[in-house]
Amino acid sequence: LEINKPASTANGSRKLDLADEMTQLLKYRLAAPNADTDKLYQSVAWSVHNRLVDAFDKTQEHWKKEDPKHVYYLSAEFLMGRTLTNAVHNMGLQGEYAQALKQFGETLEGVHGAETDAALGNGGLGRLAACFLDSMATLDLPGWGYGIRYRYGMFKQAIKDGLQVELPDYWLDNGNPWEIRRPETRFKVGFYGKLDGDKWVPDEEVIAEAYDVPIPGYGTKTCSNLRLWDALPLVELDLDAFNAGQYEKAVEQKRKADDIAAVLYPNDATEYGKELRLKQQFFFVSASLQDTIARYLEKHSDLAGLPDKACFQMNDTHPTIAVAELMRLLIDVHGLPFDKAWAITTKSLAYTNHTVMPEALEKWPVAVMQKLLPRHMQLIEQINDAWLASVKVQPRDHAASKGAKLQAAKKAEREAAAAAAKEERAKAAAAALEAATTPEAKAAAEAAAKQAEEEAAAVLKALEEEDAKVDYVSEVLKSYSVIQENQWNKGEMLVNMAYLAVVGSFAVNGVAAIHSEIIKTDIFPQFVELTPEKFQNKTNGVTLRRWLAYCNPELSALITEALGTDAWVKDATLLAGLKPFAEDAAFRKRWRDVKFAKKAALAKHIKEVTGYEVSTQPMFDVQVKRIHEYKRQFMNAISIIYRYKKIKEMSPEERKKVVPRVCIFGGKAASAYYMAKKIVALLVAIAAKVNNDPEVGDLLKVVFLPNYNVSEAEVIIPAAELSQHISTAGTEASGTSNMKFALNGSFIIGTMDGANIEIGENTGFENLFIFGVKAEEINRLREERKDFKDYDPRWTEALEWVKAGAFGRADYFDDLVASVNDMTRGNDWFLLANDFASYMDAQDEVDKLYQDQEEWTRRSILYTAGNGFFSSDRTIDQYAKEIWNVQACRQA
Ligand code: 26Y
Repeated sequence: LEINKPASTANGSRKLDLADEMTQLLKYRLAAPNADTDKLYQSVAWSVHNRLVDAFDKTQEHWKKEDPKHVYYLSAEFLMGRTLTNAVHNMGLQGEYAQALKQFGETLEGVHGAETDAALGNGGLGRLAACFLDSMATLDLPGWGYGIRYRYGMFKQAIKDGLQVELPDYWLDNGNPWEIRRPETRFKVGFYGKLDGDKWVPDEEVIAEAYDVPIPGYGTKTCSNLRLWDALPLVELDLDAFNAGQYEKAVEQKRKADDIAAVLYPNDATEYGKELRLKQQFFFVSASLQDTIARYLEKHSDLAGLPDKACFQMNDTHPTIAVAELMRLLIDVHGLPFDKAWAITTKSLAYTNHTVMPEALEKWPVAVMQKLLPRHMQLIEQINDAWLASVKVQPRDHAASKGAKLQAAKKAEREAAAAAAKEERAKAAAAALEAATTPEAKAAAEAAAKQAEEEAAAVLKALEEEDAKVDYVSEVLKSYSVIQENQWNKGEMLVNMAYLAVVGSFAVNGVAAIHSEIIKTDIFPQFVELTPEKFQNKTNGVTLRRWLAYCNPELSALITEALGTDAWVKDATLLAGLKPFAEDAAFRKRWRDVKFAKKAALAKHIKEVTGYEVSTQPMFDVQVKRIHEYKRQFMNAISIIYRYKKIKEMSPEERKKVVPRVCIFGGKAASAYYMAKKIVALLVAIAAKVNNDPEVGDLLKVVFLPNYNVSEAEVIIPAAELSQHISTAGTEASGTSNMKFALNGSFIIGTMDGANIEIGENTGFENLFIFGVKAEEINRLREERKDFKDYDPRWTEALEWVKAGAFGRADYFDDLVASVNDMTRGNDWFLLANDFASYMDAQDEVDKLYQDQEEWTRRSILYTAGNGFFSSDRTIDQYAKEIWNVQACRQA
């Protein structure tokens, strides 16, 4: 069978082939001749697997022959979701498989749900990696993903007694048809041990074994690869130990290896300081680098040419131990001198930053690094020394002149303070003198003034003496050092992984325009001074295949019909052609009908999962994303509480004017994130109260959909009419669901943050509901604010209601409420109270517009038409041209 044959060319024998193949698979592989939906899914999946392997082999063969430069996307997370629908459609085999399944009385949609969702990631960063793989393959770019084959992915979230509970994700239990085990591709990875001079003797070693996950491009023969590593012991069973009755010791190696690839750390943004996490990072980075070097050496002998054939993109700091590991491999294994190795390393590595939250910027204690990876710690020290030496001799004598400037600034600051103080004193002295009525009092006032003068001079002198001791050049150098003192725990030294990444990379990028500016001004300003050209922006994107074409086939069909082509699936700029249709009333009606159908599907899902019955008439208002204080689900919750309270207080006449809403939430809280768990509980409690209040009826419903993941998103996003992206300005690096919602015609209510800004530019800001303070005002506001009395009374009213126990668990919610309402117990770091009034105003605007369904639909169309820019094809094309220097390599 060949891939990419349009369905229309399928002939009878091809149909039979697939059905026959499925029958064989059912009989022999699955041993389940009487197939239920689950087994049918398995048989289709294994059949598609065969097609994928064909395409994979041809592509990899072709790339091997042509030997183009490859990009390797190193990522601790790949949030792939389900594969079947995506693979079948990408390969253009939907017609054939629909026919084949028909013979078993099934449909592709029918078996779709039987697949488990592959959740080897936390959230945005992991899903971005998955979208990027799809685009790389679609653009025929030679490139692989590299990561870890976690045995347990992201935990399953359930709600028990109103609280989040975490259950393990046994995603491999039914086998995985989407991977190919490669027992012949194995590398050793070492840990711990000691240094004998430069020579590292690890005292723990494991085997990394490859699993390949074929990644089919859309509308191309190209099928790329995601290579995931499993960890195996060198010796599974120590028979000697076993025979001696030491059963624990007999399997000790296996247990240690098992731990490495066991679980994905379910935290985004906190709790990275675990040694096992560093072990995981090193494990997959080492295996991936060994693997690529081995492949390079099959064709080339001089490693100096590696940067012409390989670029490693580091997805956040998680794989940045690659800087030291590539150095180690080049020096210790391949015998290169330090300088040559450094030249190769810094031409091969690039780094993407995904967050400015300080708690998510990894810093490993030197002691941990030293213990787990002594040779790497030694290399990091050498790298740092060489780096700081180079900073010292930068053109224009950078450190010295910056030091002198710093010193002069300090001096000016001191003198200005002294002058101001002097003036104060002079005023006070004059006042005292004037007030003095007796000669004694006058003399006393004069003496006091003189003494104050002398004391001030002494203070200034002491400051100057202190200052003379400061070595400003070394202060400047400290700001560049990869190894720094822990500011919260003096004496402890830390390796700043983001700095290591910047020093070791030839390109550093942020993920949306505003974010890329913030990393330049706030996170790496000193590095920008030296190498401004290193710093770039690559605004994120999402694959239109999964996030429009396949999750919303109804809207896709309408778009294709309007544009007269389905070429937009591969060239998203064509979506702009929809703009004129916004003015066409008949088209608008059909657009609304599609939205309605998707709302009905979601309503059905809500009923199945939560038991809540929601009408499809109200506005579907959605906030789905990881639960985090900076994302401000709590602010949304408080606005809903206020809305609810007002509805209850209204007369029947007033209630008629309310614009009904179904408010839908989804998202996981990291298991140890105290406040986030309370936010989940509050959302669940609001739902329970509001949905059972007969006074409110369909005017307001609230739903918390448990276990938000890729598959849930595929049902939720197409049904949304309004979606919320309301992070405190300057905190959300980009956001990517905002793009998915926009492409599916959902309005955005949001702050001037992350990619919201660029979505505004593309859609027209008049079509978004923007509110809240700007990023540049945040610091000032945080400093200025004194208490909560001055804020919107609606904020206090709703919070007081929670405090009074209107939603139960008053004690449990106490800390949450205090975190945004009490200067002594929390300080509302993310400025919810501050933004609340303008948020409520924006919500009023939403309600107003929703009442004009023609205008609402017109603008909804403009969202889809305007946001083709956010296709990950565009993003990847920019990476390929502006960072990777990788060209398409397509089979004829
Ligand atoms: C260090 C460890 C605890 C850690 C683990 C996961 C730190 C961070 C993360 C995940 C970060 C993440 O998902 N960041 C998101 O990346 C998206 C893709 O660029 C952005 O759209 C989103 O704004 C950002 O929060």
